Parts: sequence; C-alpha cells; structure tokens
Amino acid sequence: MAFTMNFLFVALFSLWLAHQVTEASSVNTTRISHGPDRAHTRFLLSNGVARTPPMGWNSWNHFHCDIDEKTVKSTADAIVSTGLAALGYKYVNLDDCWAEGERDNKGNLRAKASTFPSGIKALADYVHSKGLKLGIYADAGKQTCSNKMPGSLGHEYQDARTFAEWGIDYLKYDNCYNDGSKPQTRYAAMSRALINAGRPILYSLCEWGQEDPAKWAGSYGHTWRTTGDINDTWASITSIADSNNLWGRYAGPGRWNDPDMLEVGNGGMSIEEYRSHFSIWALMKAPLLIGCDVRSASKRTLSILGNKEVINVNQDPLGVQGRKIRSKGGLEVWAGPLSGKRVVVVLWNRSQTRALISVGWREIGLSPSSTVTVRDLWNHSFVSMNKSYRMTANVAAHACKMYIMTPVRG
Ligand SMILES: *[C@@H]1O[C@H](CO)[C@@H](O)[C@H](O)[C@H]1NC(C)=O
Ligand SMILES: *[C@@H]1O[C@H](CO)[C@@H](O)[C@H](O)[C@H]1NC(C)=O
Ligand SMILES: *[C@@H]1O[C@H](CO)[C@@H](O)[C@H](O)[C@H]1NC(C)=O
Ligand SMILES: *[C@@H]1O[C@H](CO)[C@@H](O)[C@H](O)[C@H]1NC(C)=O
Ligand SMILES: CC(=O)N[C@H]1CO[C@H](CO)[C@@H](O)[C@@H]1O
Repeated sequence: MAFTMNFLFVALFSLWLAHQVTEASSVNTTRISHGPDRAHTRFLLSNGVARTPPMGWNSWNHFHCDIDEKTVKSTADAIVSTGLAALGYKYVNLDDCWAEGERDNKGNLRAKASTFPSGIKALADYVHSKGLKLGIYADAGKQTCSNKMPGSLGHEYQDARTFAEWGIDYLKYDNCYNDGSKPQTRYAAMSRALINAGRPILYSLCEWGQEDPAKWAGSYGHTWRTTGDINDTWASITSIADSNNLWGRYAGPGRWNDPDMLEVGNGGMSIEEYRSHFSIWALMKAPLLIGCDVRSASKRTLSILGNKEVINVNQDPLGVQGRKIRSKGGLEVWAGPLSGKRVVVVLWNRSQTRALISVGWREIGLSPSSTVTVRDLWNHSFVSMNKSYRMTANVAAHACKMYIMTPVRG
C-alpha cells in the first residue's frame, strides 16, 4: 500500500512537473513543492473572486428543501453573532427549493411566494447589510434535483441576468435532469452568461466529478465538485477525501477542487471525526461551507469551525492543495506547502485504535538538517522536539494531529 501510494504520488508529481512551464528550473525533487500549477492558463470568468477557497454556509446538508427567508436571515444573524463571519465565513448560500415550480409569464425564475414572500432581492439586501454575501442555486438541466423548480438549461442568459439584478454573489450549478449533452458545453454556457451579466459572481460547478471536471472546469468557473454528494458518515468523508486527493495538482488561486460541503455539527460523527473532516478539508484547500444549523451549533461545533489556525491553512495565499503522502494500515500522513516556506502536516489515524504516527522532514519536503518550530493547530501550542528531523505523535482512532512546521532562520 505504501509503495502504491508513493508510486501514485511520484507519478502525479511527475505529471505536475511536466506541466510546469515557468517554474521548472526552480522545482526541487522533494515530495512537495512550493508553487501551484500555473500552466493551465485561465480564461473567462477571471473576475477576481475566490483567490482563496470560498467560505460560508449552505442550506442543503441540514435543511434540504425545508428553507424559508426567516431561516436564512436568522442564519445570517448567527454567522455574525457567533464570530464566524469575522473568521471569513461570508457566503450565505441557498440550495435547492427556493423558487416556484414554474417561471413567470416572461420566463423568469421567481422566488417561492409561500417561503420567500419578500423575494430574493430583499434577502440579498438583508444579507449584504450584515456584511455577508448571498449565494443561489440553479441546475444545468430541465429541472433541479428536487424536481421542484425549473432548471436553467436553455435559460442561461436570462437566469444569470436575474441573479445579477437581485445582487447574487455565488452560484452553485447542479447537474440533474440534463439532456445528456456534454457538461463542458452546458457549464460553459452558464459561464458565458455570468460574464455577460456583468456582476462578479463566484461560479461553483456541481457536476459530481463525472467527467473529470478538474481537467476542464477551471476554464469556466472557480470551484468544481470532484465527487458525488457527501453524507454525515465516516465512510463518506474518508472516501471523498481520497477521491478529491487525486486532483490536487489542478487547484490554485481562483480554481479549487470541491469535495462538497461540511457535515461538522450535524450529529452523525464523533468530535474527533469532525475534527479530522475539517482538518483534511482545510489542508486540501476545499471550499469551507458550513452545513449545520449555525443558530443552534454547540460550543464544540463552533470550536471546530472557528479554529482560526486551521482556517489560516485553508486561506493561505500560496493556494497549493495538500495531499496524502503516505498510508499504511489506516495510518496516514497528509502534507502540503504554505507560504513562507512553511509546511502543513496532518497525521491521521483512520484505523480503529490509538496509534503512533511518525513523520520525517525529508518526506514532507523539508531538509533533514533544517531547524523548524512545530505548531499544534488543535492544541494551540508549540511542540517540543526530541529530534530535529522527525516527530512522532500518539493519535486516537479516527483522530488527527495537525501541525505547521516553520523553518527557523540561521
Ligand atoms: C454515504 O456515503 C457512503 C460513502 O460514499 C456510502 O457508502 C453510503 O451509502 C452513503 N450513505 C447514505 C445514507 O447515503
Ligand atoms: C532539494 O532539496 C534538498 C532537501 O531540502 C536539498 O538537499 C537539495 O540541495 C535541493 N536540490 C535542489 C536542486 O535545489
Ligand atoms: C497542549 O498544550 C499544553 C500547553 O499549552 C502542553 O502542556 C501539552 O503538552 C499539549 N498537549 C499535547 C498533546 O501536545
Ligand atoms: C518524543 O519522544 C517520546 C518518547 O519516545 C514520544 O512519546 C514523543 O511522541 C516524542 N515527541 C515528538 C515530538 O516526536
Ligand atoms: C494508520 C495507523 O497507524 N493506524 C493505527 C491507529 O491506531 C491503531 C491502534 O493502535 C493501530 O492499530 C492502527 O494501526
């Protein structure tokens, strides 16, 4: 297994190297490198948003179709009062079921009168008044996934204009009830429509990873789902982490792999499992979209979602997705470069029992002779080191340790 993982990493790394154009001469052959893949030149929707992974909240994981304007407004209030807004969670995103089942007589989407009686423009004004941004949901097919509202296929320009007029800041674009045509075509149409609409809207492609979107979606939008839907189980987060990991080299500022929204706080996993979920999502530069009911979130939930040291890893300006670099019997080492020649490391015990996990400097791209400080991002303390080139941690089952190694000058 270790051999397989190493081989895979080396293979991916070689591909990554092959894609380097401008930076080839400065790349070291250590396992991780400082610098995102800049070879995929960027296109269309280069509208300045999502230079770091988007952060916010989305209604689906907790509320599904049971949403209304009161819930969304009180959630926006809670995002501010809990301090999450100040930590960077700024998008308040509606998912499916916000619209009437039929368009109006001019063919426009309209808010569902029974649940959003004030309309989406008023909701956007409210959310903006709190210093937050409003996201909306649509679908690259004939109907949305709930089958309760119209899809946008063939209505891209009209719907993008509607969203811009309402003051929408983020669009999640789903893939249900499509006509079987290439997602590249359907998702590109909405990309052009958003440019035409003239408002800088973050475009999140929800194509479920079916046609390897990492290879093309960065030409059309800012984030793309790499997998099917997440659910609130350990099996789901471990399998999604592994799938999303395969596409790391395609991520960079303005273009991110999306392993789906967070389940932290929804009750299906232990505190250690949620901590692992949040740590790995942050390290993989995933969008951090809270999926629980923020209004009733426990202190423990808020202490995970509100860990500023972990959030800073996710929002690091270098924008390189961290990757799994070693796995044996469920004991895993994930790592990635950060700005300032720092390295983030997660030691993750995916087995059923407590275990020791070690990591050597060489395998995470640090020189064995370099002196580093080691910061524990969950204990909020510096680790005192026995040796200069390797460390070992005792990790409980399904738990992780997360560190930043900072080289010391001199
Ligand atoms: C949750 O996801 C896992 C992993 O993909 C899957 O095996 C399981 O069936 C899903 N559970 C539900 C309730 O959808
Ligand atoms: C690559 O990094 C290693 C370890 O940090 C260092 O010993 C080596 O000199 C570097 N090689 C190049 C070409 O920079
Ligand atoms: C957590 O930090 C405290 C100091 O703040 C330190 O005494 C303790 O050893 C740390 N625990 C771990 C597991 O690193
Ligand atoms: C230092 O050594 C002790 C005893 O072997 C071990 O428990 C501990 O995890 C080590 N600390 C580090 C940071 O490697
Ligand atoms: C991957 C790994 O090392 N997992 C370990 C987690 O802890 C249990 C209990 O000690 C070990 O058996 C596993 O090997």
